[in-house]
Amino acid sequence: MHPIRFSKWYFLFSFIGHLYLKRDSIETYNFYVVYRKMGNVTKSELYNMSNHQLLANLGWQPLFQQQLSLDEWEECIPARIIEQYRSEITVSTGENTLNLPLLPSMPEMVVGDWILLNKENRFTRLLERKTCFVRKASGTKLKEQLISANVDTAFIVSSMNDDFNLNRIERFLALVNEAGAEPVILLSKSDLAKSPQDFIEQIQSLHGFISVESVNCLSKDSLLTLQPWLNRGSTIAVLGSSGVGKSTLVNTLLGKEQQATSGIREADSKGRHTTTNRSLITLKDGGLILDTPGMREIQLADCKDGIATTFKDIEALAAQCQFSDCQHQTEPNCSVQYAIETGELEQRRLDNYLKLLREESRNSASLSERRATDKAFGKFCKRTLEQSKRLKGQ
Ligand SMILES: Nc1nc2c(ncn2[C@@H]2O[C@H](COP(=O)(O)OP(=O)(O)OP(=O)(O)O)[C@@H](O)[C@H]2O)c(=O)[nH]1
Ligand SMILES: [Mg+2]
Ligand SMILES: [Zn+2]
Repeated sequence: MHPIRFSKWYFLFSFIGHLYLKRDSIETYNFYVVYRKMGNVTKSELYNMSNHQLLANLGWQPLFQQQLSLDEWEECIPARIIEQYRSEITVSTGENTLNLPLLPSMPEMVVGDWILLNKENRFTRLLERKTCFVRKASGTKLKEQLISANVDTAFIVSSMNDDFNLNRIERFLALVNEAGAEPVILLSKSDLAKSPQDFIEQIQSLHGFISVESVNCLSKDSLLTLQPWLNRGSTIAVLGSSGVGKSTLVNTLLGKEQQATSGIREADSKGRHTTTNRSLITLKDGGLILDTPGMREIQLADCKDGIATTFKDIEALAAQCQFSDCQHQTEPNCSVQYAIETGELEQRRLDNYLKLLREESRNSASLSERRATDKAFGKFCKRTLEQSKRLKGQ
């Protein structure tokens, strides 16, 4: 086609397309231009194409799409939970953002979850998750607490100061590995650390290949190393104790002070629990980042695989112990103890591994006991209700 004629048609169809659809989304408009050039796509297909692009930017993946029936694909609107409060959630459809009240009839949901809305924007159902971070609720509560859902990568942030703690990092690694997300250790406050390399080496001394980056959360240039994880549509959760710089990192990536931050306590380098709710924020250059409140306590439950992945080295050694139920303490021919003696394995790492295993099995046992009690109580209520209905009917 002649270049001048092409641009005339292009302009004309683009203009008609804009009037015809009367949609303000630029993506829809652009798709319409493509559509006119392709010539045989229907308006509804066209809308789906554009909407699909917006959803993809919001983290929509084939795994979620596959869960929709044809009817649901026609009738329902997928939406992602981007913020969560005590009695309501904020969801985004890619085009719109809306608040929904949390009702007792709804399943337990968390930021990052995908849900379906009907045409009246009412909750229809929760889609199955790709990944989910869970911990036992803090304190004495016998309950699992969801931290976030459908996360691809977790930035485990730890500052290079007195608050740095390998045991805590291993705890986070177990949680992230259990969920099947990719962990990346971010060592923050590189501008204040005397010797960042020492901290990096401590992480590298943990088993296997672990991605580790030393960053200054206040500097955009320093965060350029994170680009490989910030792809369009990928979801990154920022986890770590209070005061390590999670919200500062989010603000620097965003290029504005959206999340509140505050200084740490001088005496012990601990934070002030500034962030109190979780929010999933779309970055301009791609990726969605989830700021989370600093976690005081990450009690592991239902996390056996996550611990096994995090401590693969110890599990491999344990497989060579003489006794299959070896506790790696004083048993003869214990490969784990042998590795400690030769310096191949650090005593701290073994102690943490055993501690996490004990904690995990204690928490998982009490949670499953609680589930069984709840189930029995549920059955009892159902039976009583049925009996009283029967009596009334007589
Ligand atoms: N110098 C320096 N200061 C930092 C860095 N990262 C964070 N800070 C400072 O550390 C303090 C705590 O940062 P926040 O971003 O509020 O920490 P947070 O992890 O979000 O804390 P919570 O919301 O309480 O969980 C703030 O004063 C930040 O300015 C860094 O890399 N370098
Ligand atoms: Mg914060
Ligand atoms: Zn052993």
